[in-house]
Order: sequence, then C-alpha cells, then structure tokens
Amino acid sequence: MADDEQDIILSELDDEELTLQMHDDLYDGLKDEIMEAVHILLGRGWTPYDILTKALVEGMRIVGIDFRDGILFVPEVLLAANAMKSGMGILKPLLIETGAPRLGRMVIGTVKGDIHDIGKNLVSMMMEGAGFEVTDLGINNAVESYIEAIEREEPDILGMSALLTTTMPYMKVVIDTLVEKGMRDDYIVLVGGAPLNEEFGKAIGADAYCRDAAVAVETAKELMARKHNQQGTV
Ligand code: B1M
Repeated sequence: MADDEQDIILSELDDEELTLQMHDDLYDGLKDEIMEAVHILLGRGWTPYDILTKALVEGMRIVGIDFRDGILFVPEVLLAANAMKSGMGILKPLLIETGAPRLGRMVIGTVKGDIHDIGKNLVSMMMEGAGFEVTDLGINNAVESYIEAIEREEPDILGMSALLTTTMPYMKVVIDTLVEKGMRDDYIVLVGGAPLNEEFGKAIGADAYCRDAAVAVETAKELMARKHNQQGTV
C-alpha cells in the first residue's frame, strides 16, 4: 500500500475517494496526509462537523474494529490517534468560533485508570462550539480531581468519559461521592463513552448518557433549559 500511496495526489480525488483515503491514512497513522485532506475538504466547503464525523470518527471506528480483532496493536493505534488529533486540531477553532451566546459551564474529564481522550476532546470541542465554557481535566481523573474542579469552577454540568468496561464503574464512585457530600443536586451529570448505554447511565445515577458529542450538546442544552425553568430564570 505504501508504494501506491506515494503516487496519490489527495487534491485530485473526489470527495468520496478522499474520504475513503482518509480512513486508510488514519489507519496508517499518516498525520501530514490527514491534515492536508482536512484542509482540502474545508476548501471544498465541507462543514467541520461533517469532516469530523464522516472522515475522522468513521476512520477511527475502523481502526477500533481491527484493534479489537488483534490486527492492529497499541503502537499503531497511537499513531492513528495522533493523526486523528492533528485533524481535530485544525477543526477545533472552526467549531468553537460560532459566536454562540454563553449557555453555561462544564467540567469534563476521563475517569481514573483510563487514558482515552479523543471522544472527550470531541465533546469538549462541540460543547464549546455550542456556547458552553468548558474546563477539560484531561485523562485519568480520580474523584478528588473532579470534586476540586467543580468546587473551583462552579460549573452547571459535570461530564465524565470512560472507554473501558473496567473504568466505567468509576463514574459511580464519583457520583456517590457527590451524593455523600450533599453536592449531587447542584450539578447536571452527563456521562459518555463507547461501552456505556442509557441503562448504565440511569443505574449509576447520572442525569443522562450521551451516545455521541452531538447528543451531549443537545442533552446539555435541554437539561440547562429545564434547570433554568425550575429556577424561574427563563
Ligand atoms: Co483503547 N480500547 N485501549 N486505546 N481504544 C478501546 C476502547 C477498545 C474498545 C478497543 C477494542 O478492543 N476494540 C478496548 C476496550 C475494551 C473494553 O473495555 N471492553 C480498548 C483497550 C482494551 C485498550 C487497552 C487496555 C489496550 C492495551 O493496553 N492492551 C489500553 C488501555 C489504556 C488505558 O486507558 N488505561 C488502550 C489504549 C489505547 C490507545 C492509547 C492506544 C488509544 C487511545 C489514544 C487516545 O485516546 N489518546 C486507544 C484507542 C484509540 C482506542 C479505540 C481504537 C478508539 C477510541 C476512540 O478514540 N474512538 C477504541 C475502540 C473503539 O472505541 N471502538 C479502543 C473515537 C472517538 C471519537 O469515539 O471515544 O467512543 P469515542 O467517543 C464518542 C462517544 O463515545 C461519546 O462521544 C464521542 C464522540 O462522538 N463520548 C462522550 C465519549 N466520551 C464522552 C463523554 C461525554 C459524552 C459523550 O460526557 C458528557
């Protein structure tokens, strides 16, 4: 594949071919090619959201399948993740510069034991683009880190991400601690990540499970509106 690829001129591919090529390039961890292709699609009038979902997220989904099946290993997936992040880096300012009115504040982080951050970063970007102020705590957050951040930032929303079946139960540790401290009702708690589902979200006492970044934005807006209505501020 590498020999053929040297001859491919990305700008000469049509949209569909280019999208498929991006899936391949992400798979191969080709950061420069991903960045070039993102610029080409932007130049062709693609929205940042379409580039994210159709080219980058879809490419990472394919990587995930081969990682699961033992065809790809951690070093290769890390390269793919870096290529994905470089593409996201170009799109981030475009997703954020919407001039949307401030809707509220969010603190978000990946839970303890978990270093996956691509999905969380996507949620942060989309939330910022929708008008939320976001404090991103990064990866591997213990309950103390969440508590310290929400006491400092006083957000409306606490978001937690987990990508491993072994780390998702930690979300309950955080929520239980909020309950113990009498702080649970002060925040909207949203959770997300590939292994979660709605039932899990309910079982651990979150306000909502968000399937993807777009759902996170919609859910956040809806629950913020409900909160304002309850407080009689809207
Ligand atoms: Co990991 N990994 N990984 N990995 N990795 C998974 C999650 C896995 C499903 C792969 C597989 O086997 N198919 C599997 C988990 C299996 C399980 O738990 N049942 C797995 C494993 C096993 C591991 C290791 C244990 C591998 C090892 O070391 N042997 C190890 C664990 C490290 C750790 O965390 N302690 C590991 C390591 C890694 C890398 C470092 C190589 C890399 C992470 C790089 C990084 O993130 N910086 C990596 C990657 C890239 C993946 C896959 C391939 C892709 C994840 C991703 O970025 N997806 C993943 C396979 C998969 O998920 N199918 C896999 C793209 C992203 C846009 O989607 O993160 O789902 P996602 O986010 C979505 C939604 O879920 C939602 O919105 C996002 C955007 O739409 N969402 C939220 C996410 N968080 C949210 C928070 C919210 C709301 C919505 O808050 C409100």
